[in-house]
Amino acid sequence: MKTFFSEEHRRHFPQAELSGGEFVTPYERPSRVEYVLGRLKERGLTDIVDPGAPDMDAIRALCTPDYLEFLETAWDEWKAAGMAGEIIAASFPARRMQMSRPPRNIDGKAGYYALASETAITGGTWAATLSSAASAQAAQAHVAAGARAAFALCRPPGHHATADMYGGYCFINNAALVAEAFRRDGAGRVAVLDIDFHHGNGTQDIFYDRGDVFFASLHGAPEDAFPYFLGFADETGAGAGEGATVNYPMLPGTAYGPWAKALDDAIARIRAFGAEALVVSLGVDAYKDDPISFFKLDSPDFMDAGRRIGRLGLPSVFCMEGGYAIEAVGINTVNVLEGFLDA
Ligand code: 6XA
Ligand code: ZN
Repeated sequence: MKTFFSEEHRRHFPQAELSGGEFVTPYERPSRVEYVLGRLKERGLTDIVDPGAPDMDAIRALCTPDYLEFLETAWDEWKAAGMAGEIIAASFPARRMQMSRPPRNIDGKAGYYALASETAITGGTWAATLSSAASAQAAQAHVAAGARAAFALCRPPGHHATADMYGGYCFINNAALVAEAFRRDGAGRVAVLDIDFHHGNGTQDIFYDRGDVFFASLHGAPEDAFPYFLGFADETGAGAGEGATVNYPMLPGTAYGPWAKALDDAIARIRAFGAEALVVSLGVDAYKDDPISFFKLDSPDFMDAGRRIGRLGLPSVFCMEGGYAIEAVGINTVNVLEGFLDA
């Protein structure tokens, strides 16, 4: 399996994340991918290629024009306004406030386009975000050209990003780019399977009313876990998309047994849906020692999960999402890929 990866990811490395009322070094940091690359090489998965430039037309088709302009210009505006630190959103449109009037002021704009405040924007964020999207797009093109599967080692991740919001370390929804590209390349129906510990609110939002893209997510229950405000079991899609969203919220302490049962159910639904291509939002923060999550999966479980996914027999693109137990991120991620290849 080929890996698509860009060194440009390094350009996104905020110094601070607001966590537990403190500024900490962001959990989502460049070294995460070093562990994945190291493990890929250890296991002989050495076909690692640079994706080249992103397909901007596809990115423009996914995101709103004003949101993309914000991402591209935010840092310059922030500096021009005389702000000393990194861009951290602090004011949000909340209940009964205006939801559709982006402010002129850059501090206000950040709050308008953010869904949470842990995710800082810096001078290199836009370039890194585009390189991450490019990896996803190149992986999809490789599979559309006939490969069975490809791994997009995306950083920053994507599954929390909507067409017009960033947060949860995400700016552009890489998995959604892949799903849309499969559709454009002729797949009638596509499935996105999100096994990251956190609900893929962005992906769900993008496809919620679509009958052609199925979305399934296994995640910490919203009552207990970020992003808190989406990912309930009774969210099943709308309009033409009714029945094409399925959520498996699970409680603190959930171990592999019940998690795998949810996975099997999601896989059965993807099969019944008639998907012709699969996108996997591959987060490994369901791991037992992840510092910001609460499931209890162990490293061999990730290989078993990969095997179950592989048995679907679909052309598949894996997009890297979360996972913060630094040393284990490489092992767990590559375990999913090896399980898949072994299915
Ligand atoms: C913010 C937690 C963000 C989690 C991001 C993540 N307190 N998403 O891993 O998959
Ligand atoms: Zn996550």
